[in-house]
Amino acid sequence: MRDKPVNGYTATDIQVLEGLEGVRKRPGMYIGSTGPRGLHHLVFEIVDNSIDEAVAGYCTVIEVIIHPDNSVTVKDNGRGIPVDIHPKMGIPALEVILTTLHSGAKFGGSGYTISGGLHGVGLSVVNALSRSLEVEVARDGLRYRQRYERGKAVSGLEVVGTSTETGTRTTFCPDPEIFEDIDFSFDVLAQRLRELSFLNRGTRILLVDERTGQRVEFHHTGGIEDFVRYINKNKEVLNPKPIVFRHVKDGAIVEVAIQYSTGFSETLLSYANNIHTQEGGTHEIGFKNGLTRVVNDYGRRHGMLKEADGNLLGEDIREGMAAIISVLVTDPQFEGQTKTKLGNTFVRSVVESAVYEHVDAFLEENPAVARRILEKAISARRAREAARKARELTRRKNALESSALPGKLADCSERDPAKCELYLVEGDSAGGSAKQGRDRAFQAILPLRGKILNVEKARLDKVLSNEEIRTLITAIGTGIGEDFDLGKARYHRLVIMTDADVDGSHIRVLLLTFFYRYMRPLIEAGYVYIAQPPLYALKRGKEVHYFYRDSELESFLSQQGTRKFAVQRYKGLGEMDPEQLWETTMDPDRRTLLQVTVEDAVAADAIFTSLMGERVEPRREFIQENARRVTNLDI
Ligand code: 0RA
Repeated sequence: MRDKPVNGYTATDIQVLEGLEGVRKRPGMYIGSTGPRGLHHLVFEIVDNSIDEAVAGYCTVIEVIIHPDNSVTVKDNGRGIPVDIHPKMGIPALEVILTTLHSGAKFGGSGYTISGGLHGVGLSVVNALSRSLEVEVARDGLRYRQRYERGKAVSGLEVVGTSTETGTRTTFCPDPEIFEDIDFSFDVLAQRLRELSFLNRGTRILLVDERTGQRVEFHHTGGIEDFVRYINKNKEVLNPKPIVFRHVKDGAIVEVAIQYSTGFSETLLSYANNIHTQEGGTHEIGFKNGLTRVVNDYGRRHGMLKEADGNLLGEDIREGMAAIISVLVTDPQFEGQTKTKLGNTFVRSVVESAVYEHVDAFLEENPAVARRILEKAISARRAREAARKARELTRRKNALESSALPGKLADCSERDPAKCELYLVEGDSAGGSAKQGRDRAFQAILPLRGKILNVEKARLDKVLSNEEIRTLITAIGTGIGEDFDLGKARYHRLVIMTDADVDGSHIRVLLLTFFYRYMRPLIEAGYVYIAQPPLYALKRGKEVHYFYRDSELESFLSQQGTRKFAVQRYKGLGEMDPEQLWETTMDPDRRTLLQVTVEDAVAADAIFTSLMGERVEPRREFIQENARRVTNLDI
């Protein structure tokens, strides 16, 4: 459209409005959804423009303010959106940018524009989806302002004062006709802004929530080096100084930071033009190839891998590794289901050879760290092979003893798995109450002893040799890991029922981590639940009230005045008799179950990892935070 000669303002205006009407008719096409994701995307869209200014070297501070009415201001000290008359459109450039689809990219192509895929759809999309939007620009000594409603200008571009600075301030209110809910989440905004501050070293990003008075500032002069340190902050690290490099080749800029911890999980975060490439892509593949090759070559050259040994696998080498890969390319190709997979093929070899070269130099210069990394990878390989042998052993054993169910399991009589529930109950005494209180037609009970958590300092694969866990695997029936088969699940509901104390949450975290690592499809299928036993009972004569949260008890008591109730605080499931357990926690008509999502399991996995570390501090923090996490699962 911009390339065609346009006769005057009116013709342009009509085309423009048709374009933005399209955005309002099909918002999903432009911002993915009209739910919370799409809503927050509006803010990120504007922030991306400010980040472009930072990348180009003109902007140092970005401020995001959530106002009490859920309008949002994004302010930066960049060059300011140009206000001169656009030669082809005959209207101010600012108005073109705010009312023309796909005009988000900067004119003249100032190098790396950050956006691609669903991202970078431009300020005009935000404008179209806002009930009101006001832009203020400081440029060339003047301050300019223009207002819009639902994408249409309701004022001209006015000069409203003078200014010695430059920058852009945009305030918009999402249109309630478009969005299901216009409530912004501080945490969602904070998470992405923190990430952007790591990826764009030195940029100061402030987030202010006027609804609550909360405010944070993100400012990381160390860039992605600070990012890996942040990821490992609760862990004991193998290389206190991360391996960091920046490499420019064939028009691509590659930045990498790597830091190893004594933990066992792998955290690999990759970005292309500041977009989190959740589905990976060529930069991730290049990184993995380069790292696997260089560590194996180093190990051979220094005699740590013997000639008879096979090569270490990538997964062995990445155990306990946190790494950030950030690439900037001029023409990013985003592929995949969610357009978060980088497709540019040349990036693979650029990253692979850069990783090889820089990590090689690091290992040669730091032989002590190199030795620790190699030893860790070698022991990861040993563990992997041991786990495989253990799996094969159980597979053979299962074939022999076929379908012998564990003695501790009190099974139900129903045979249709879709109707069956398995309660995983902490402790033999609560297990006993549950057995008596249950509906044996469809509810099975498996008591678990608390001791299963005494593996904190071991790898999760040690958990597999634990008898309680093996019993659990047999009871569920699906097998684990590569042998997992959802179709063999003997129950479509697995309900974790533990005490509301620290031991209870330990067991819950362990079970969720175990399901997440070895039986993930079970979580994805929505089969895993957490029971909600009451925290208090209030009794007076025959009258009993149960309370599941402190706040419920408080509000009940405040309404009851001085009438006397006996308060019982349940410290454990064992304090309830079978009848009570049924009424409050197991009866499908009266209980509440929390369904576990993959996100919950990821959180549990992260907690488990920090629990296993050698350092005491994070464990203490974990235990203190734990009460809160339990309620956080309730989303
Ligand atoms: C187009 C061209 C230039 C800057 C911008 C847009 C710009 C947009 C936004 C949105 C929020 N903050 C922004 N800051 C800048 C280049 C301006 C020039 O060449 O002077």
